[in-house]
Amino acid sequence: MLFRTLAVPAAVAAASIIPPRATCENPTVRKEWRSLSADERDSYISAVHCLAKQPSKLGLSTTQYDDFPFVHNALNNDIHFVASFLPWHRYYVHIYEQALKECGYTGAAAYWDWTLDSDDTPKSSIWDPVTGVGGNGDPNTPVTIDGYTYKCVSDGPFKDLRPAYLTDTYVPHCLRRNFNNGSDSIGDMFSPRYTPDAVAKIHALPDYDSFRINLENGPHGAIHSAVAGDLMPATSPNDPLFFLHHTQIDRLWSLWQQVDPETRVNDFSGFRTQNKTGQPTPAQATLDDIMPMRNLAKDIPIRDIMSTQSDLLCYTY
Ligand SMILES: [Cu+2]
Repeated sequence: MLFRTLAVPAAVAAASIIPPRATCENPTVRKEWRSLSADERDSYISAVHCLAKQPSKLGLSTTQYDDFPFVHNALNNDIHFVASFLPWHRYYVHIYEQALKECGYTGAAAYWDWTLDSDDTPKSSIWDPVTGVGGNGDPNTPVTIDGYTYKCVSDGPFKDLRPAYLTDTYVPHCLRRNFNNGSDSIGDMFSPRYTPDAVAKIHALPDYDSFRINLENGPHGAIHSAVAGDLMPATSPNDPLFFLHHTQIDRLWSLWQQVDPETRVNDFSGFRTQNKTGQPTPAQATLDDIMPMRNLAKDIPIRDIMSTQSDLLCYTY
């Protein structure tokens, strides 16, 4: 009987075996942190704490949470101030999003749109202890590491995290933030570099290389420097805010690609390696360059990450 049921005409059988065209039909929508529901936020936060309890997937003695800053630190000079800055971090955020999902998170990666806060960043609701990510480091709970004094985050959902690494050295410590404007004062937290106008100017740039350089050196760097503490060094993924920040960077790249998707989904150029003084002209990056992931995930070519609406990624903003 079973054979009879399956005895369909050859043409029909063939059609049912061929999978539908490889496309992303229902992309997930990544949202701004403050437009997540309370349940979505709780789910995200629980998953972050879950990662901090899972064993390392890299064979380290630390947790899966620490795998991310560990790898980012190890690759620091290969993935910043080079063409692959945007694709590498797009893949990295995706890997983190997958890890959160394995830890029970039911939503998509979320972003912090700092342009919304640039009129008064230090007072932004993103720092709210309940609806945000907690605030600045607390001057009343200083901690000394290697002779330097740091301020620990003492409120919000991430205050009890104990990131394990500074560079590749095991130094468990509190989550640190040290808001500033490039001096000892908090000031405007470099907000002129990420106002809606400043970002619109970058969005208007016509080619990938200028877009990447201005986005990386402008708003991207400004936020890392302004929040400081753990968000500043090569282990900056120690602060969960890193991923909200880099999802926003990815969003801006995606919005830029959407202006002319057919061209810009293949627009990729610039130096492959950092342009150190005295070197001959460094090699130009190509779409076939492989992104190193140090076993955090499979190494794949840049070409595979250029579109957010592929089978691999399948998301939109
Ligand atoms: Cu980075």
